[in-house]
Amino acid sequence: MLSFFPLMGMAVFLGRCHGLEYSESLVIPRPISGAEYVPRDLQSFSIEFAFFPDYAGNKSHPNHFSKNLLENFKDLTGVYPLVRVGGTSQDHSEYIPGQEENIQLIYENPDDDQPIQINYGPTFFESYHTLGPVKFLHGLNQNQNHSIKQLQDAAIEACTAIGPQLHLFELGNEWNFAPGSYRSANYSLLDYVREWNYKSSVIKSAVQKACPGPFPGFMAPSFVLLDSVETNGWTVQELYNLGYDSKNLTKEFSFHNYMGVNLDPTSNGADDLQKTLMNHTSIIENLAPQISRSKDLAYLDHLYTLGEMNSIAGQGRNGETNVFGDALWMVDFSLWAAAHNIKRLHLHQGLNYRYASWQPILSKGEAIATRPPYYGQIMIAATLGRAENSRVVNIPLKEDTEAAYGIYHGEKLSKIVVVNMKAFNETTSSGRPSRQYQFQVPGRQYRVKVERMIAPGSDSTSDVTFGGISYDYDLKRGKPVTVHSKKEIVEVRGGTVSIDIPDSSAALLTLV
Ligand SMILES: *[C@@H]1O[C@H](CO)[C@@H](O)[C@H](O)[C@H]1NC(C)=O
Ligand SMILES: *[C@@H]1O[C@H](CO)[C@@H](O)[C@H](O)[C@H]1NC(C)=O
Ligand SMILES: *[C@@H]1O[C@H](CO)[C@@H](O)[C@H](O)[C@H]1NC(C)=O
Ligand SMILES: *[C@@H]1O[C@H](CO)[C@@H](O)[C@H](O)[C@H]1NC(C)=O
Ligand SMILES: *[C@@H]1O[C@H](CO)[C@@H](O)[C@H](O)[C@H]1NC(C)=O
Ligand SMILES: CC(=O)N[C@H]1CO[C@H](CO)[C@@H](O)[C@@H]1O
Repeated sequence: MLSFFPLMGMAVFLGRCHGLEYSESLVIPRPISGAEYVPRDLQSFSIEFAFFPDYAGNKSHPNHFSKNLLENFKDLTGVYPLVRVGGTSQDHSEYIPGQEENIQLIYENPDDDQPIQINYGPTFFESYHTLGPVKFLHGLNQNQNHSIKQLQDAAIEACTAIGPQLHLFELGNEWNFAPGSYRSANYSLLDYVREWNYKSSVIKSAVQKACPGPFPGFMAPSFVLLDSVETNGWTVQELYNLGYDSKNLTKEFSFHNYMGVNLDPTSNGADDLQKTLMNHTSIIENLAPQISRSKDLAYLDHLYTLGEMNSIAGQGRNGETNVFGDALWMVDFSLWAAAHNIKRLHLHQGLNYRYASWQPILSKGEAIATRPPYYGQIMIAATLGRAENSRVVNIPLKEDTEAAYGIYHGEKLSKIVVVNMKAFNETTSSGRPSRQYQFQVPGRQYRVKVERMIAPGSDSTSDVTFGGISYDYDLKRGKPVTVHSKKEIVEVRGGTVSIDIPDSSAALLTLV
């Protein structure tokens, strides 16, 4: 066996001393019937409306760093991620045709995560032309209720200014919170259905006049229906029973998803990291309602996406969502979603957000940087690669702290992903334990290429690599830079491949 670790010569040795092994080699299941191909843009983005200019820049000051980070996905998969521009701030934003500045942000308290009022003018839309040929889902404000003309103007400006890069519209964000916030406490689901149906048809007529060609349609309903949040008893079954979207303007379902809610942004999330994020069981439990909803709604024949999602709601929590453990969560979460026909994951981003994949500009003392979650997304992009016939199957393991998946191209097993989510702190002075896995590999397969996602620990906020590559801002403004150049290849022996995975790391095995 020709196996070596580019970072940790020790790990092989320690793996044999203290590491755990499965006594039998694991059989990789075949794709289940009904498993659909995984789109290559599974890893997509959602950018908070208020902070889109910070991420994208504008005509005179394009943000090259963000552009590079998005291009890395194109280089791995052959397609760009889709970018939704929206979020809570979308329902607090007013389009002002005469405004010269691209955007004005009005804060209640300067330390707040989000402004309470956003005014944007025509030059806001320059930001849609700085990132390359990316397609956008553009958020319109449903809350604004004093002038239907303002909604029409905003939609017309969006379709003319974004042009062919406009994938879909979205009208309103998380309106299951509307009773008692955007509307009076007695605002009912039926009121919502009537308002959305009316406003969406107004948008459609305005856009069809101004922008000839087929109407792009909507992503909807953008509800966040989680056990952990108050949903006012609104259910999606009732929504459609009441005649929601009677004109069938929706093209893609969007439901929002978070693993939990951060009620105290100043608390340190280290203790919750293992319990909530680096936990395969918690991921399965979290996604179960989305998966069953996607089956219940299949009759409507729209793509099922998580149109806004990330690890912990409330912009994340330091020590939990800004560390490498979040990247390990990302890999397990994404592959479990992909294995269950969820078509896109729009990872939500905002300036200074504690779960952001990158910080696009210097702000509040936080330097421009690629953050650990980005590496989890990149590992998924590398796992899917350029194949258009990928299917993902879960390989059942015993512990909460581990996960493995097989990736098929058509009927052929082509890759294996293993995630060891046992916490290992970067300051731990004793050796890093590892766990050995053996997988049965069908056919006449001889060699397996290994690309590891690793960092000094699950609590690390920097020094992450995937396949020996860093995407740090400081190296080449987010372009890939090889920092560990040793290639790792393992040989298949007797139809079995054997691999050591250090705690708090993941590996992509490609059958070559
Ligand atoms: C473009 O961005 C720069 C830098 O953020 C800013 O100074 C300028 O005002 C922006 N241009 C417009 C038209 O808003
Ligand atoms: C809902 O509440 C508003 C005031 O908050 C009131 O004006 C309205 O009449 C109420 N509507 C119903 C149907 O009770
Ligand atoms: C609604 O539109 C979708 C395409 O977005 C289509 O597949 C579906 O058949 C339509 N449903 C009805 C009832 O027309
Ligand atoms: C993982 O999550 C499950 C389900 O929430 C929980 O029962 C279990 O205790 C968690 N495991 C760890 C190690 O915290
Ligand atoms: C890592 O450090 C955190 C506190 O920073 C602690 O709660 C946790 O138990 C440590 N984990 C390990 C595996 O040492
Ligand atoms: C001008 C405007 O958009 N008015 C709408 C405000 O909201 C109600 C529903 O609560 C609609 O019926 C109005 O058309």
